[in-house]
Amino acid sequence: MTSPTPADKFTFGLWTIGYNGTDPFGGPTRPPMDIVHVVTKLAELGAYGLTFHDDDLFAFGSTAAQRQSQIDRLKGALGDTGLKVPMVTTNLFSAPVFKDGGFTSNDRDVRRYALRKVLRQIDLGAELGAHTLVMWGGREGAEYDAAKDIRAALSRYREGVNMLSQYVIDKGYDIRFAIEPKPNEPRGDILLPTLGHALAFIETLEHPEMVGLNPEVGHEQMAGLNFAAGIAQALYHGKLFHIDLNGQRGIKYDQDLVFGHGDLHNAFALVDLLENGGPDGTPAYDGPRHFDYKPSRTEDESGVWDSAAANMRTYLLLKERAAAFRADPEVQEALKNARVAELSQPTLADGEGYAELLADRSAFEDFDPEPYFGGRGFGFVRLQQLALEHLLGAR
Ligand code: ASC
Ligand code: MN
Ligand code: MN
Ligand code: MN
Repeated sequence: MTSPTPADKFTFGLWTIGYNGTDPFGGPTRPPMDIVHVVTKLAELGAYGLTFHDDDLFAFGSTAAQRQSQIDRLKGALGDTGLKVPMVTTNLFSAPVFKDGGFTSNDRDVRRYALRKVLRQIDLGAELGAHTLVMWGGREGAEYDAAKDIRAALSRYREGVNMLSQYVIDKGYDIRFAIEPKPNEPRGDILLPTLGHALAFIETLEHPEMVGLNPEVGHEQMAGLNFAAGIAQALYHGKLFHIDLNGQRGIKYDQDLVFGHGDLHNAFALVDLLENGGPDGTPAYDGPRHFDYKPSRTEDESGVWDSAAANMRTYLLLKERAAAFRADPEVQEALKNARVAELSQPTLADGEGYAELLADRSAFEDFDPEPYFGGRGFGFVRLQQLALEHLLGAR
């Protein structure tokens, strides 16, 4: 069960295993990797698919012939291995032209160029059978308050997404958009910094049904937020269109560690939610389990593939542990004692409104809050310890 197969729907960004180790303090520690080699290795490891930014496959500024040659080589490798491309995304952050952003650069020519670059990547995504276009606006932001009119920037963001949605509709593509929030880095402050900001923004769009979220574990944790809880809210809104799995240890730079190598408890809660949080314990999410991590620059190529395999193995181990947690009679008893299911019962009776509630003396006049002092507790700590013991394989 802990050996991945394509049925597990594990996918990797080309920029993840292709990361050459460059960081703000040092250059590459690994040579570039060829696309055919990447696809072949991922298929061998049991992955389902590959995702990429345009610039990951063909360097920024490639000629049309260079671009086509890389696309053809990718297609050949996909055909040979059966690997899929369920998602594509556009690099609007690396090239100097995007130093003040893409959709929201103060420079209008840059904004028009950015939109053209995305349209081109949408066409390629559709050609390769992708159903999701991720928008990570890493450079959409500012360092200085007077330098960016945030309300105008959000209007330009909306204008761009509206136009792109119309393009997908008119072309008849089966593609949806997924916005990926991040609070900061590379900009001092990034627009749509958290899931909540993005959810509110989506409701201002012309086609909100076409736009959802691509939450990344580390990005929410950089804002000090509980990722599993954020995913639950994304599911509540029907907006979990895609997901970026990785690891992060606290509020600091974006670490992009292997999934589970950060907050393991929250990773357990996340896998439990994704795999068992649907109706009657079915999966709550059936899209790709996409890893957006960076193999540390200390690693050689074998370390890169070890880390790729580690992401998948950790996910499957957590899935196994979460199933054991749910099946344990003691856990079921603790859940009952904690009255977790009681929260699904509506607070008001069928057809009841404020008038009936006001007339119900047992709800207030005759209700006695006193026994709650020193009275029966919820046993949440015991439940958490049971989770921890399952996580450790101690039960
Ligand atoms: C993405 C995405 C990110 C960034 C980052 C690039 O498309 O999801 O988090 O780009 O991985 O380094
Ligand atoms: Mn990240
Ligand atoms: Mn990401
Ligand atoms: Mn990333």
